[in-house]
Amino acid sequence: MTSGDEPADDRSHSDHATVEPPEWFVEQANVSDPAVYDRFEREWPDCWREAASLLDWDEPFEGVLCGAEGPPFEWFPGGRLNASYNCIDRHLPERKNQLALVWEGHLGESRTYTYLELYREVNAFAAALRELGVGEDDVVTIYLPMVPELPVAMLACARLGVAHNVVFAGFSADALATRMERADSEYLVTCDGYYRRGSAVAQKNKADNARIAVEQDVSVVVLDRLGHDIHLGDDYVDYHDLLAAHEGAEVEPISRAAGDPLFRIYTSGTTGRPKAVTHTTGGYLAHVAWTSQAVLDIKPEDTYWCSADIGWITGHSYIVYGPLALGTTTVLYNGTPDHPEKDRLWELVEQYAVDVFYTAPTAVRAFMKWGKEHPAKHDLSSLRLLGTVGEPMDARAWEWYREHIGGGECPVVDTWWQTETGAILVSTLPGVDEMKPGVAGKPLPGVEATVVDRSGADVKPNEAGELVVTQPWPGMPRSLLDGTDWGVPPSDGEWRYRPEDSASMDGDGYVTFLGRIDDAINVAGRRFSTMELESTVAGVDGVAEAAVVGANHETTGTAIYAFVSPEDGYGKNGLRADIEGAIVEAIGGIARPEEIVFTPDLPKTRSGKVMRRLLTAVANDEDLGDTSALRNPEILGEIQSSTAGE
Ligand code: 6R9
Repeated sequence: MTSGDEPADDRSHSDHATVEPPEWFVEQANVSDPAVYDRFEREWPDCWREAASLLDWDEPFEGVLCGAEGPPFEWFPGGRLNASYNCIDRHLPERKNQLALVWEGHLGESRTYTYLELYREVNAFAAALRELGVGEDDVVTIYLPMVPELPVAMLACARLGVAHNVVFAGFSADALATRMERADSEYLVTCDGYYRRGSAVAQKNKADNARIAVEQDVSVVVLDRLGHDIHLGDDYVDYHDLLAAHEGAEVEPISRAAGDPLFRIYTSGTTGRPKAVTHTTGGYLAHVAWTSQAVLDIKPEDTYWCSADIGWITGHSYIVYGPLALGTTTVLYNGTPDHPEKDRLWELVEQYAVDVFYTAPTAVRAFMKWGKEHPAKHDLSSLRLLGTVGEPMDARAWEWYREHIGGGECPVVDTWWQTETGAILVSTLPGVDEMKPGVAGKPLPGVEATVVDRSGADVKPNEAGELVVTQPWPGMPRSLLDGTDWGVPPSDGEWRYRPEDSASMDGDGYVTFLGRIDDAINVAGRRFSTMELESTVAGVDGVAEAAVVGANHETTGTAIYAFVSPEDGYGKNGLRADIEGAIVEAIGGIARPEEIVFTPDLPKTRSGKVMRRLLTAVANDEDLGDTSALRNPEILGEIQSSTAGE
């Protein structure tokens, strides 16, 4: 193996500053006994009984895991349960009048649902779906923005034991059609339209086009959101008419086997073609409930807010299923963080006295860019814990988040997981572990993961390699359970799952994520981690956000291009010198960027991930290809003209 194949990143991460969780937090934390790690390891896989015991089972499971050596795996064999019952009915005796959902809609529009109100609406809608013909093995596609009817429809499907297939509301008609067709879904729940940044989006037109495009016949339920006189036509039914017709109906929750599908979802489209993932009723629900409790420290009396969209896995797991399984109050926000003003989120945290707030690093970097004066306008003292998910969280953003949102006090959990994993696999436990800003944390108790080189051997501490998960986990999807997909049996025959993320692990077992494995940049035979370059650039004062890609270069093969979005009030020239200086210092002159391109924003998918493929195309002056997954396509023109002008 030549030196060019070796990752260039072998710098020590063990010198990271550590932050102890404050005593007041530990005292009240759901999980605060450090012995949890040893106990889970000793008792694996039985330890996961603790997660399953957070749920009510119609039939107890006979074992925890079948097939520990390799697929097919079966979590909680023999167990039967219903997810809607677990998220609603079982809470009624104790808290029927407690809020289950708090919804904040477009400019001042808001609605709340107690657990009893949620029970009634879910039952009525489940009865309506059944009358429309929805039955076993059907897939109901839900194409709704962040409105309460979205979790209602999901839970109504779960009640009937029917899989839902939520498609992010911002997706195009084509994307919806592909996802419906691949799921062979004959039912669609959508709306006439909705408001985004003050203007109406015509949702039903997109749904109509998708309906025409798919081969199967589709029955459509339309929720009236805009109050326009909607023309319904054949096979379209009005959501409110359906509810009225089934008011007071009660639908017996259908008992499901632990491994039965709860829902389908597609992975976010940062790379390649979207992949369908099916999650299970028992294993998934147990895993999201346990991580909601142990990592997000959610308590029934909390008001909890995850600012993701339910259209992504984060919203499924940590807006709907995890929080509701624990009987807490979960906030749904149908809006953007800077509309009408840049303090919108903090206004809501204050108004609802939010206890736990979970968002994405890209959002934190935006807050940082807008300035600390926005959160400073509000009383955020109700916050107890902050979390992030979706991308590596650099130390500077971590510190800013803790300081300006968390009052310098709240623990911050950087949680690593994927659509495929269903629930969090790597994070600190906020009531147990010290935190290391810029480092995600350890594999959770009960999760076995390590960092390996190309040959599959463990790398040394702090050396970069690929993260592999070496034992099954309850939230694993069907294709991994039955071994039909990406369970990689390597030459030694041991099962492992490859998330395709590069990472390093320090001597304490803490994992630093370095990006997707295909994100490395090879300059003159040396490999640099995209994420390492990016976090160096993002660590420079005045840089709000940065993306780094490799572009073709005559002499070095590849050259580094840095796309930088500056904080307000910073000049390009000073920043350029500071960025170069930081890279030279952190990595060396060989990593000095060929180009530093300043832009007001980076091209992002609708789930907030930077689309590096497009930046690579810009850097190489190539055709941009399909940009339909972008939230802000207009930014590409601006970036192209600034690279051309360099
Ligand atoms: C939940 C979600 C998964 C990919 C994953 C990784 C990146 C997620 C991260 C993180 C570093 C974290 N990712 N959390 N990278 N630190 N805390 O985001 O699912 O949309 O499927 O994306 O996101 O690269 O492989 P999904």
